Amino acid sequence: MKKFTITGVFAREILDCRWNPTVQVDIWVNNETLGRADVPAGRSTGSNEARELRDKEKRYAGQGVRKAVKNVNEILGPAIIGMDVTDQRKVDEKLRSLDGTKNKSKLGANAIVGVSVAVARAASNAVGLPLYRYVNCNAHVLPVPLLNLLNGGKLTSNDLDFQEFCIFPIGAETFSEAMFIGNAVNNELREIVIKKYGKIAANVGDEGGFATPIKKVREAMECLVQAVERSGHARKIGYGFDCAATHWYNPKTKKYTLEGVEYTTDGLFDYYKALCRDYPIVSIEDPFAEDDTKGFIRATKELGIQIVGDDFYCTNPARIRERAPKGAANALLWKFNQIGTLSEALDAAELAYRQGFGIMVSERSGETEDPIIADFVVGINAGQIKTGAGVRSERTAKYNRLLLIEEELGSQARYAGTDFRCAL
Ligand code: 2PG
Ligand code: MG
Repeated sequence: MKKFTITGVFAREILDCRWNPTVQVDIWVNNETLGRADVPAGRSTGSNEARELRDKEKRYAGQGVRKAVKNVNEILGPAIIGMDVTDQRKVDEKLRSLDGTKNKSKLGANAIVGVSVAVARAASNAVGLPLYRYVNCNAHVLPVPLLNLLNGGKLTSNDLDFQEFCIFPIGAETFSEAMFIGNAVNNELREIVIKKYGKIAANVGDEGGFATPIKKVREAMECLVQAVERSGHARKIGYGFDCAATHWYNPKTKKYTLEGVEYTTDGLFDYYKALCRDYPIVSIEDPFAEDDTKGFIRATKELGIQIVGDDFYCTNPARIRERAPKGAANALLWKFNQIGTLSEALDAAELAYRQGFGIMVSERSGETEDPIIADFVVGINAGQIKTGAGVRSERTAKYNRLLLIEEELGSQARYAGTDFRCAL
C-alpha cells in the first residue's frame, strides 16, 4: 500500500473577513502534495468552546495569532512529521495529547484545528479524491442553505436581539434553485428595507444579512415575509432563527431580556410558541441560554419544529452524550473549531445522528475564503448548511463550492429539501 507521509507542516498568520488575524496551515505529503486550510473564528461564542490562542499584544488590538502559528511550526508540526496523513484519528490524538488541556487552551484550538483540517485536505489531495468523497464514499446530499438575510445580535450594530433571521428554501428541487430563490428574496428585501428605513438599512452585517435598524423581532419578520411573498416563492420557503439567547440571558437573575422585557424560561417559551403560531417557522437555534436545559427540553417537546443546539452543545461529544438523551434539542449545529479536531467533530456528528438529531453544518461569523465546510456538509450528508447571505465573498466561496459539488455528483446529487433533518 502506498504510504502518504506527512513531510512538512507550515503555518502562517492570515486575515479573516473581519480583518482579524487567523491561522492558515499547509501540510505537505511525500514532499509533493499540498493541503491547505484556514481557521475561522466566532464572535458570538459559547463559554464551552475550545479556546483559541490570541497574542494579546498591541498589534491587531491583541488579536494576533503569532503564538498559535509558532505552536504549529515548532510543536504540533514537528510531532506529526512522518505520520500517515490518512491516519486522521491518530494525528488528532497526537495533537490533543501535546496540548494536554480539556479545552485546547495551552497550544490553542486555532493552532490545533488548523492542523487537523489541513491534514484532511492534504489526505484527500494525496489520494486524489474530492474532500467530501474522502470523508465519505456515500456522500451525495446537497444541503438546504439557511440564508441569513437579516442580521442582529453580535453580528451587527443594530438593536435586534435575535442574531439571525433565515429563510430555508426547502421547496426547491435542487441546490442551484435554492440559490436563485435566495437571491430573489434578497433583492425584494433590499427594496423593502430601503423604502421603510432609508438607504442605510441595506448595509450588511458580518454574515451578509442586512443590518437594518429594526428593533423588534416581529417587525423584522414582517419585512422578511413580505419579501418572500413578493418574490413569488412563498410556497417553497420556511423560516428560522438563531436567537443566540445566551447573549441576552442573565445567569444571576435567571432571566432573559428581549426587546427590553424580562422573561423567565417559561415566559420565553410562550413567546416562541406565539411566533410559531403566526409564522411558518421550521427551525430555531439556541432559543435558550447555553445551560438552560429545561428550556431546550420544553421547546423540543412542545414546539414541533427543529430546535438546534449551538452554544448549548458546542459540537462537543461529551455534552451530546449527556444532554441529547434528555430530549434537549433535536439538531446539532456543527462547527469543527468549537471542539478543535476533525475527528472529535465527526464523533459529535455521529453521536447526534444516533440520537435521531439533524445536523446543520455552520460557518463562523469570522470566515475566510476557504470553502472547507461545503465539503464537510456533503461529506456527512448533513442536509443543512448555515453560511450567511450570498453577498460577501467568504460566504459565496462556500456556495460556489457546493454548486461545483452538485455538478460533480450529477444525477447522484440529492437536494435535502423538506427532509433537511434526515435527508438520506
Ligand atoms: C452562531 C455563529 C455563526 P459565531 O452563533 O451560530 O452564525 O456565530 O461564529 O460568531 O459564533
Ligand atoms: Mg448560533
